[in-house]
Amino acid sequence: MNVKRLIAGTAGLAMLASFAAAVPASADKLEDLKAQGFARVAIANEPPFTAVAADGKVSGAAPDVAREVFKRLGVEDIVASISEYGAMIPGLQAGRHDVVTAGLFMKPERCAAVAYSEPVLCDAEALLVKKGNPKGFKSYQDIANDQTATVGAPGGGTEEKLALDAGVPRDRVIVVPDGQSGLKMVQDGRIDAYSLPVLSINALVQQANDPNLEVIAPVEGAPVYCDGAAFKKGDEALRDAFDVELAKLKESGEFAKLIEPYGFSAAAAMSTTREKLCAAQ
Ligand code: 6CS
Repeated sequence: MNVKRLIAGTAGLAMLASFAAAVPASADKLEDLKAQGFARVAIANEPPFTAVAADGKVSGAAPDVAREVFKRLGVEDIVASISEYGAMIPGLQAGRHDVVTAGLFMKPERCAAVAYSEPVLCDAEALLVKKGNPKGFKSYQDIANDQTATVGAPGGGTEEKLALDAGVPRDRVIVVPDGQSGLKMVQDGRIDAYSLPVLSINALVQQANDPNLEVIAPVEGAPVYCDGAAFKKGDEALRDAFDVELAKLKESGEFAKLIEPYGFSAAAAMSTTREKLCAAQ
């Protein structure tokens, strides 16, 4: 899918959206998507989970898996829109997206709000800090224990909640809109740490090529999370159809070929289940 159609075609998108809106919603969401010709996916543009290139092309492990699964279901393409993590589930519930394919990690409270597929992308958490880790952070607890320390994280994201749950006061957990902003805020000393999953932080550091940065990974005490494609409650039939094709991709080795070039482990996703990941910890 080329996001040029998405970016350049605001009008085009309105036309597509109106067409999508024109397609009568039926009990069979998959038939609706086939008629629509595409699935509207929410992404964050956080490589390697999701990425939008300068030319508008959407890639990243989550959209690549979703594109392949939907193609096998007879849905030709995906059309992506960028969303903050905290807005993805409300957007899905409001019908702005057909599915979230963004590395939205499975956690009990999210599992209660959406219909997740089986696991797709797993990762631990990381902290981006100045070289030498001057405040000696190893965990979110360490940040909480340092009365002056601040940590940046995506709004409504997992790292924000982990920091708050570890006792970092609200005014020391800074909502950061995207990876580049988080990187710059650490470089400029405006935050003491920026937290994202390990592969996302590594991608930022690799691109920045700044010797004055250091990655603390994994964050001690933080779980390894896995995402799934997140469907609206009520679209379980579509979710189940997605799972059938996802299982075939896993079985055939094609799943590994899709995600491992991005640094993800197919074995990690195949070693767990939605049931285990959604169970209250
Ligand atoms: O699921 C989440 O909330 C987290 N997932 C990713 C891929 N990045 C940050 C976000 O907080």
